[in-house]
Parts: sequence; structure tokens; C-alpha cells
Amino acid sequence: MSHLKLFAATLKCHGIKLLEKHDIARKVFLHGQRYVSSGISEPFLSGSNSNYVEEMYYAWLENPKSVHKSWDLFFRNANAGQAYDPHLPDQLERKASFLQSHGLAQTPGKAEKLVEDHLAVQSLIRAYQIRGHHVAQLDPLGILDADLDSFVPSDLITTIDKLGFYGLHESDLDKVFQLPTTTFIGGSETSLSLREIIRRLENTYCQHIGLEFMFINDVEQCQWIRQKFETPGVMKFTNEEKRTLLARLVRSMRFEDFLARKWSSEKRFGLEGCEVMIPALKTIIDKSSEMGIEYVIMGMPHRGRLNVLANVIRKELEQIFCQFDPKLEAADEGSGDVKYHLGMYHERINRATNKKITLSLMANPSHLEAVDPVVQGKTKAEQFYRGDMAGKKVMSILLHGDAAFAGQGVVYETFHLSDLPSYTTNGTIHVVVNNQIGFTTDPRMARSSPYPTDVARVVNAPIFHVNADDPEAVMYVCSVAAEWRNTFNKDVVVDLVCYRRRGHNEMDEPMFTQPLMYKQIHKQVPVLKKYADKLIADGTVTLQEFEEEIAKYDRICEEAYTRSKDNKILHIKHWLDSPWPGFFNVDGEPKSMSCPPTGISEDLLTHIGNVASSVPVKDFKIHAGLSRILRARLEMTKNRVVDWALAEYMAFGSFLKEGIHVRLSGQDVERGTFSHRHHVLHDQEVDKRTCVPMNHLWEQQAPYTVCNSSLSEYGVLGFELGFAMASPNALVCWEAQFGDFHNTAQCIIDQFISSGQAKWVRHNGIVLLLPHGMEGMGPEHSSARPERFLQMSNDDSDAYPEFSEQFEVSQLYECNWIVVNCSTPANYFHALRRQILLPFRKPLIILTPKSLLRHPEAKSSFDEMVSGTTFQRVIPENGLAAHVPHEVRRVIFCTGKVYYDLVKERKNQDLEKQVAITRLEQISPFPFDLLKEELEKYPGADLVWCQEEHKNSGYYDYVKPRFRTIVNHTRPIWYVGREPAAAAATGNKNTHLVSLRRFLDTAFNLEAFEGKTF
Ligand SMILES: Cc1ncc(C[n+]2csc(CCOP(=O)(O)OP(=O)(O)O)c2C)c(N)n1
Ligand SMILES: [Mg+2]
Repeated sequence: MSHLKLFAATLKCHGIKLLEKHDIARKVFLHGQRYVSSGISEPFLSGSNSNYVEEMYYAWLENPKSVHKSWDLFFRNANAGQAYDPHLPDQLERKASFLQSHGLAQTPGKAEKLVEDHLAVQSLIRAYQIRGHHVAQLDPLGILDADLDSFVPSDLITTIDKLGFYGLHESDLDKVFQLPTTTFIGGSETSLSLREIIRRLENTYCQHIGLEFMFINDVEQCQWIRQKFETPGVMKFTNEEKRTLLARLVRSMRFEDFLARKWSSEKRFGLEGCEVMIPALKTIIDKSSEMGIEYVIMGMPHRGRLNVLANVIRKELEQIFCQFDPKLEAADEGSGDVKYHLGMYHERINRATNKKITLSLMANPSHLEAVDPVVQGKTKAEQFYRGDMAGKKVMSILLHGDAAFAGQGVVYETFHLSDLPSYTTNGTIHVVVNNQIGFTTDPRMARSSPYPTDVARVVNAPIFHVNADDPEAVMYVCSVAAEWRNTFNKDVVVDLVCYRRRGHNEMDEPMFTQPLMYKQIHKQVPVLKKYADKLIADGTVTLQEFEEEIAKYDRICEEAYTRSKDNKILHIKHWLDSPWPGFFNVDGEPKSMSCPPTGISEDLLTHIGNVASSVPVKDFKIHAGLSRILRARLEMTKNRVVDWALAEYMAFGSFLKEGIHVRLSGQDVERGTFSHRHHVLHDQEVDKRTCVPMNHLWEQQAPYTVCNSSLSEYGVLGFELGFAMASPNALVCWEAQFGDFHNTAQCIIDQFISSGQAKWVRHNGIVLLLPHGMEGMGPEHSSARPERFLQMSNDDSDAYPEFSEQFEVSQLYECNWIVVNCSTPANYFHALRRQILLPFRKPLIILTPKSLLRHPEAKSSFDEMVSGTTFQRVIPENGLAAHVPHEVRRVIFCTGKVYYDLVKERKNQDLEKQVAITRLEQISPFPFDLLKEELEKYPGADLVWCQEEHKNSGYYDYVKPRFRTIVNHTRPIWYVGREPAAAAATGNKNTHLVSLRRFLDTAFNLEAFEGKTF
């Protein structure tokens, strides 16, 4: 590149647009008195005349204000990195003498060269800061490029001839250049020779640490990172620190070796090749503890998990070893999980800081990265309940595999929560075990981005790549990461570039698919040996001390192994990641098996109703439409009735009085997708001024959090599940925009919500609000797919239960989740209330209405909500038919909104005596007891299940066998509803109405099933 081109490029790089001749003239004209360049009349870019810049430079030296401010900035940057300071009287003199000393004072041509060279050096420094990581030696195997590209950026000085790129020559190497303020390589020196500049840049950016941070658009943050890594001598460790590091490596390595020796044919997902991860995590925790962190919540995949449990969390080794015993019996109810999925919670003293620290590793499924948002939600909750709004006491660490980090979308969704006010955990430290392989797949086939960590760039998180075979570099990077989190409360990524010594698991043969890589791996000297040799060679430890350290840890393992044989029973509850002290009795059982009535006093209802109808702050102008809504609420309160939104208000508000925190999260929940909720009022005249009346209910009340989420289901539902894990004394609700969107969070539903308790003996009371209903809105927006939740319900369709007084509650205790579809606002209120009044926690799936939100019939009286009232699992027929049960020809069982269609149709057809309509409000667990009563009440009636959903969806497949069990297969249960279909609903409004008409006709055709067999 010619000088001039380079010059032009450099100018561009400084955001200074090259000015055309007329531009310059215009600027000069505009700036009146200012310097008039002779260059105006000369072709600036011709390369034939350098006077323009030169003269400009001298003019600037005399008076920086005489040139345009872009030139002022330009010269200031170029000139020695020290900003021009008009208050320094010697500034001019310094510049002059600088030129003098370079023999330039009288030779303008040389001055131009000087400017260019300084600019060149500045560009060069910047090039290293931006692209140095591409040539850093990150791969311990030395055969792979961590960025998947062997290309060496042309602006890095890898050989002398590259100097020409900047218009520099070998002869310039010993010239001294002043350093710009954007580098710290000088330490206390302000200028260095070019040779030294390049050496120091290479040292910082091209050795075992690769830094990606220049994309961060915050100068202070970039400066902070540059200072941490560029300052000469920053990576010095004391002998004590080196010995601690070695001892931690010994533990990490010998733990893996021990497992390999004892259980050579067991799957362990060993850490071999990345043993440094253990000291890395310990450094992050030590450093964070030093800075005030008291609680660290971690999420991690399979790789190295046992080692983390043993050496980071410090789970008793015998508890880990005993799980390799195939004869071990499970003591807890539930199906349990494999050892490398279990969670852990441990409070202990951090040895480095002598401060108390609590560590929690969250249980997780095989589904990689699914635990990420769950960890974040739990972390947010722990911060929230401690009042640690800035995240100075509680923090999260997430570990990732390279393939999963790049491949799983939930990683991206989780990153996007990181800076949202109601979701931020004030910075997460991400550690990637980048073994440059995912099972059998090469990174080149597994991702399109250069690094597996590029996803983190979306939130401007700095990314520190580090060669995992350089333990000191790893420790340094980890300690900077911890400081970064503490300083800026933002995410940061540590990418441990390593290798995987064995196959994906210990039974796999990696040579089938990665022969050359594994040839190299087989030759690879383990990191412990390399580091021990280094420390022995430099006299930090002796060989004997090293061997003693190994022998000591091996002995610990052997002794624990002997003790582990005494363990015949596995208690999963000892592996609980989120204990709830005081909630259960000492055996971990509920303190009772009953639930008090869920109604509340009339006064409370009235008070909440009044606040829900008001604007509790002064001079706050709300929208006229909203005023109407509030007036309607006030009217309802006066009339002692509630609609859906007000019933929800009553339930939430009542909890707040009792000190129960309520959190409602999801897309557009603040207003409500259907514009019915309005929990956040917006001042129509003052931007961003809002008011949440629910937080103005009482002087002393629990806080109410209502937050519009990012447009994510997987991430946000996982987050709320994690939030709900932290405390049993909170009602945490996630609302889908429409129920069908929950399927993009299916993994959280299947792997955590449905089966979490069975696998990890962990209760969770999260509430899912899923708008559902066939209203002619098309195939989407209609069905929340209740059949999926019901299919995963664990109550036995064929077992006739024993009915006891406690049946209702013990059935709830046994189930994996509760599925309800309420037909009245009052019952919705009770379902929410029961969720907290139960002596245990279960996920609650509520199919919520859309048109019923405004349906004139879908209102409830205070009478159905006052003290003494309770949730109705079944709402029996209570009209004319109920009074003449023996005359009733048909009982229609249904759930949800279709009830209102049926009642209307029954009236139209004048069949109120002949047809009873009974509502199933709690679908699962199935209210066998109440339905049995209802069935027996109408001995001569035929039994119909009516649903608006298609036959292969909805509830039919769930209720049919259970009804049959109740009647002992003696009576049929007929189906009335839409035909089976592939799509959840039709896209054609007319087809929708025709099919509704058709099934309503069948429902009330009392001959419809005559002569049919079942
Ligand atoms: C969501 C999901 N998809 C697929 C798998 C199957 N699987 C288990 S491990 C693995 C490879 C993981 O590679 P990486 O993330 O690099 O971690 P490593 O095993 O290399 O430590 C795959 C595909 C899984 N566990 N989870
Ligand atoms: Mg991998």
C-alpha cells in the first residue's frame, strides 16, 4: 500500500472523511478567520505535494484552534498520545523541541514523514488490539486455528517486510515513537522504540491469550481491558500463588485419573485436556469472594461436572464415588437422574479469603444450555430477595461446551436477558470448555462463526480466549474476568481453548473420526506435568513436594472410596440445588396434607378493587380509554363483581399483603396482550413516567414485579422457572402471548417443569398462563395444546383411587403438575390462591381465556371469593337439570369457554331439564371423586365429553379412559367436538363457525348416539 493510500485509510479509520477540493474551500469559508491552506488550490490527493498536511501541522503547532477541529483531533492523536492541553504552557515548546530533536524543525518534508510514521504506529497498535487474537497461540495442540482460519491479518507485523504495509522500514525499528493514550504497553514510559512497541504488542496480544474487546463501544471499558493486559509485568505471580495453582491442578488431574482407574468402563465425561478448568473456576470464585460475593450460582454441562462437584463445590467424595455402584438403591421418591446431571448446594468458608461462600450447581438435563436461563432466573431471585440490586453479593457462572455454545439458540436468548432491568443478573462469567470438538463433529461443521464465542458479541461482552495449557495465563484471565464483572456488572467470556483427551465419553473411539487430531492428542504432555516441570525447573517447588502433593490427594480419594462402599442408599435430596429452609419438615416432607380455604375477606376484596380502579399518584394523566376501564372496575367493585382481570388483581394483591412476592413476566404482560390487564399506567404527558398501582396497596407489602419480557419463550420461561426455584414464598407467573407459543420453550416444559421434581426432588410452583380458545383466529393463536400437558401428567388413567378426606391434596402432592381451565374469574382467583396456600409446590398450567375476558357472563360475585370459599375442581350442573336428575337424558362434561356456547345453545333448544352441563375446572390431576358423584347423580343419562378443540387435541384422550375407570367401563363416554385435524384450527372463519354449529347440534341431539356401540 502506498503511503498516500495508507494515509487515506488511516484518516478514514479516524472517522475523518477525505475532503474534496470544494469541501475544503467550503470549510475554510465557513471557518472565516481560520487557517487558509495553500493546499486549497492544490490537488490534495495527487501525492505530488505534501505541503498541505505539513503546513496544517505547523499551523496547528502554533495554535491548535487555527485549524478545523477534525485536524486538531487528528494531530493530537498522532502526536505522541498525549492530548493537547492548552493549560500546559510548555506544550508548544515541547512540540517544537520534539521536532527539533528529530531534526524536523526546518525540514517540512521530514515533518510529514514524522506525522505519517506516528499515525502508522498508532494504526499498528490498534491493529494488534483488534486483530492480535487471530494469531495468538491458543491451541495447545498447535494444529488448529481457534478462529477456524489460518489467515494472518495483513496489518500485523509478523515479519520485517510487513513494516512496509505501514510505510515503515527496518531502519525505523529503533526510532522512538510517542505512545498514544489508547495503549498501556509503555507502562510508565511515554515513548518506545518501534521494535519494543511491536515486541510488547506481540507479548500482550499474540501469545497464549487472545483478546476480543475492540468491538465494545465504550472507551472506558476498552481502556480498562487494555490496561489490564498491556501494562508490562501484569502477569506476575507470587510463588505462593504458583504453588496453589499447582496444587489445584493436582487435584483436578488426579481426580480424573482416579475415576479412570476405578471405573475405566463407566461414562464420566471427563475433563482430561481441560483440567485447568478447576483452578480457573476457583480463581473466579476466590477473586469474586474477595470483592464481596457471597453466593455463586453455577450452571454447567456434563463435561467435568463430577470434578467440579468434588473440587469446586467440595461435595464429599464418597457421595460421588458411591454413585458408580450399580447396586445403589434410591431412597427418595421419583425417578432420579444420572450422576452427571445432579445439582448441589454447599455453604463453606472460602480458603483464599476466609469468608463464607455459598455455591450452588444447578441440576440440569442432557439438553445442552437449557439450564442457562434457569441459572439466571435463580440468580436474579437470590439478588432480589437479598436486596442485592447491583449484584454485589450474588453472581452466576455459566459453563459451556464449544459446540453447544455456538449451536444452541437459548444461549442467544439468555444473553439478551442480560441487560434488561427485570432480568439482569448484573453480569455473568461464562467459561467455555473449548475442546475444539462436539461429540464427533469438527468445529468447521458445527458453526459458521470464527469462534464458538461470537454470540457474546451481541451484548458487547469482552471475550478472553486463552490457551488452556498455560495455567498462569488462564488464572490471569479469570481474575480479570472476575474484576470486569465487579467493575462493570456486565457479562464476560473466558474461552478455554483446550482438547479432549479421550472420546466424547470414555467408551467412544475418537480415532474413527478425528484421526490426526487424536494422533497429536496422544502425544500431548498433560498440563500438570508441563506446569510441574516448569515450577520445579525455576525452583518454585521441589520434585519431592510435588510428589507429596499427589500422594496426599490420592490418599484422600482412596479413603473416600473405601467409605463410599458403606453407602447403600442414594438420597437425591442430598443433591438439592435450592433448599427451602423451614418450608418442609425435617424429613423434607410437607408440614401438612391440607389446604385452607382460598377465599379472602370482603374488605380486602373491596380495598384491592378500589386501588385497581385508581391512579394512586398525584398529577398523573392517564389515557382516556384507560380511565373508562378504571371506572368500569370501580363500578364492578361497588357491585361486588369481578371480571377476569379484576379477579387476577384480587389474587395478586392478596398475596402482597401477606408478604408473598408476586412476579408476572412475559411478552406484553404489563398491559396484557388483550389489553385487559393494565398493571402499569403510563403518564400521557411525561415520557417514561409510569405507575404500578399494585405496589400502592398497603404501606407494608411485598413488592409486585410485572415485566414485559424480550420476545423469547425458551429463555424467559427458563428464567422464571429459575426465579421460582429460589423461594417457595413467591408467586411466579409466566404468560405466553398466545398459548401455542409455549412450544418454543418445550425443552423447559418437558425437561424441567414436567419432570423436575421426579428427577431432582425439587419442588417448583411456577404458574404458566396460556391463552387458549378456538375463536376463529387461525391455526396459530388458538390452541395452547392442552393435550401435551395432559399427556405428560403422571396420574394413572386406569387406577381407581381410594377416596379419603385428604384425597384432593394428596392427589395434588402426587402429581407432577396441575392443569386447570377455569370457566369463571372467581375460580381463576382461587386457583392462583391455592398455589401458595398448598403446603408444597407444584407447577400450575392455566389455560386462560381470550374472549371470556370481556364476556358479560364470565363474571363472578364477591360471594364466590369471600372467606370460606375455595377452588372448585368441578363445577356441577346447578340449574334445572340438577333438580330433576332422574329425568336428565344427557350429561355434557366440558371445560373452559365452550361451556358458555353450550349453555346458550341449551337455552335456545329449551333443553335445560334434559341436559346437565358439568364443568371440569381442574383437568389434571383428574377429580375422580367429584366426577364419580356427578356421574352417579344422573343414572339414566348418556355421558358426553364436549370440547371445541379437534378430537386429536384438547382433553378427550386424557379424560376418556379416566371417565371409563370411574364407571368401571360400564357406560360409554361419547365424544362431541371437532374432527381430528393436523392443524390446531382452521384458517377460515366460516369453516370455524360451521364446525362449531355442527358439534353444538350433535351435543344437543339426544338421539345422536342411539344404537351406537362403544
Ligand atoms: C440440546 C442437545 N442436543 C444434542 C445433545 C447430544 N450431545 C451431547 S454432548 C454433545 C456434543 C457437545 O459438544 P460440546 O458442546 O463441544 O461439549 P463437549 O462434549 O465437547 O465438552 C451432543 C451433540 C445434547 N446433549 N443436547
Ligand atoms: Mg466441545
